[in-house]
Amino acid sequence: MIKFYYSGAPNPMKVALMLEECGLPYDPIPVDTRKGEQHKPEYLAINPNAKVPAIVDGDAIVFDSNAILLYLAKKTGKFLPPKGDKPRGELLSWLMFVASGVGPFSGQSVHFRNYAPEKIEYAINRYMYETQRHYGILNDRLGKHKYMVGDAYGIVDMAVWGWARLIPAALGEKAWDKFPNLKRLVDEISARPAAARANAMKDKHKFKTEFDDEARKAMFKHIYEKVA
Ligand SMILES: N[C@@H](CCC(=O)N[C@@H](CS)C(=O)NCC(=O)O)C(=O)O
Repeated sequence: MIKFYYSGAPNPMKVALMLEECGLPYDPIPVDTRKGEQHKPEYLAINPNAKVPAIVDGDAIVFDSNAILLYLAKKTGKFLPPKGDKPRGELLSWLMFVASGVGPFSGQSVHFRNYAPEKIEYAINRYMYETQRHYGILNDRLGKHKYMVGDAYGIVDMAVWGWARLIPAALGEKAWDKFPNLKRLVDEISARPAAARANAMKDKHKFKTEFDDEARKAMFKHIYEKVA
């Protein structure tokens, strides 16, 4: 059975959604990042990057959420566009766009808005600007297409859902008004039974909620280690 190392954060939740959509049996193993469990040697042997999610499937170890989505899609033959260079090009481009742009910029926007010990206007504006720009690109795409790639719901939509559900945390409460097409997709996915099952799976485990010194030491190591 697939072992799924997770928390309730955006990147693991994309994978929880895909596992539920595929109906694959899996063993969910919570990694409480606010308690520092991502740094335990046994977890680092699975994901040397000390982040969730990761999966272990027999002798295959896969980390990084979008790599896992692609792995599971190839394994099951589900939620992929039809064969052909054109759809494959679109799939890879949009999957990497979410992995290298939407996720990191959203994460930094949430960080500088909500968690950084100082309010740095330059950093907040830079990351909010880039996050908004990325969501604008997704919104335009979804103005022309029902789903991100091809005519059917697939892994890029799941990758988008993981982050876009949390747009207000990255861009403020009113931000949804700017992205009606994206909101349509997020609402449609959130209403799917697999999304409800993924959320219920996450809610079964009591992850630490306080953001205290233990959490800061586990997740914001840069506060304690000067590089420059
Ligand atoms: N590129 C990785 C990023 C994973 C990532 O940043 N995970 C976050 C949760 S969304 C995490 O584990 N944070 C804990 C930490 O930074 O210590 C992916 O897509 O899986």
